[in-house]
Amino acid sequence: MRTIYTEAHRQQDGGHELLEGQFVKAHESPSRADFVINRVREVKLGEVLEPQGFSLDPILKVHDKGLVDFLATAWDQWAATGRTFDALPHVWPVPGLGRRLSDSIDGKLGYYAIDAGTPIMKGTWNAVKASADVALTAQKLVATGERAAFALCRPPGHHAGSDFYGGYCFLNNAGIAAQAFRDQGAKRVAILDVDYHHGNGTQQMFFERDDVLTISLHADPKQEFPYFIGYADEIGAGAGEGYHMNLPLPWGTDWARYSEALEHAMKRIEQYGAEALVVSLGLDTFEEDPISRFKLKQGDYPKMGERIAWADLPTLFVMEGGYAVEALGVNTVNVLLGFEQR
Ligand code: Q9C
Ligand code: ZN
Repeated sequence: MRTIYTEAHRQQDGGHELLEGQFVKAHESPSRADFVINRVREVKLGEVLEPQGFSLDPILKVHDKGLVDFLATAWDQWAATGRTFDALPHVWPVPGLGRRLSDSIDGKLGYYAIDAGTPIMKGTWNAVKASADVALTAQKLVATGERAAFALCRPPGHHAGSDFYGGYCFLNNAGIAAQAFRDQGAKRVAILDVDYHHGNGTQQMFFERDDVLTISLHADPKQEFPYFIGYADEIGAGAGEGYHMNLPLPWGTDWARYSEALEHAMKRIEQYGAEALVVSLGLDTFEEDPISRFKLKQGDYPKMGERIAWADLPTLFVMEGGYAVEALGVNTVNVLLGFEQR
């Protein structure tokens, strides 16, 4: 399969993130994409193409203009205060505090962000926009007849919702691509999220819709980020009731347990009658991931790809998380090779 990739991702290069009360070196780093693209080339997965430049229209179909305008201008507002270090929020509008949009950049950061782990710097918007273009370019390949394509997106997207960003994510690349399939005529689209973390942004974006089925397999929010959402009883609302599925799994989950949940998810996707499948492909389920606690092994990833291929759907893989960087290339490409084996 073909891979869409651009060097523009390098412009997102955060120094530090606030992780469990400490400032640590950012886990979501440019080296992640380097390991993946190197592996893609090493195994000759297929051609590697540059993304096209799209307008903001496909982004604005699923994101509020307020968020998009904020992301595009946040660094300039921050830098105008004289600060030369990365922009992070430090106060949030919990219920009871109010949620007025302040003129202050610090107020705006807290308004739109869900955490203090997602730094904004000078190049953030360029990288974020390019990442969405990567997803849209790969989507176009699949929509025009390719069996599958790999969008090597960075930064990732599944924690970003219609009007918020965080969890290393700014725009929801998978959600933007799913919407593009709909706008190009697909009646039903499914998003399968296999990142270790709950795909809260994707859930929020499509929660009241029945035209995009969303399913997330993830660490139980009772134990893991994003803590406030991702529980099994969240099944969609209104027209979307029954069209969202959360499959929370405990710390320590290995392939035996994971594959049962994946089977359940794939059966639902097959029954739904999707015309296209978008996979939010996070590899932080790996046993050596530094911020995660599942126990999947290198050899489990081809099996994951193979099971996804059985659905026999036009499939777009969109890169999400995975922080065991030296193994990230092998693990990611293992899923894609497993898929192609079918
Ligand atoms: N122990 C993605 O994988 N910090 N984002 C969690 C909890 C945020 C991960 C800390 C992790 C976000 C795309
Ligand atoms: Zn993740």
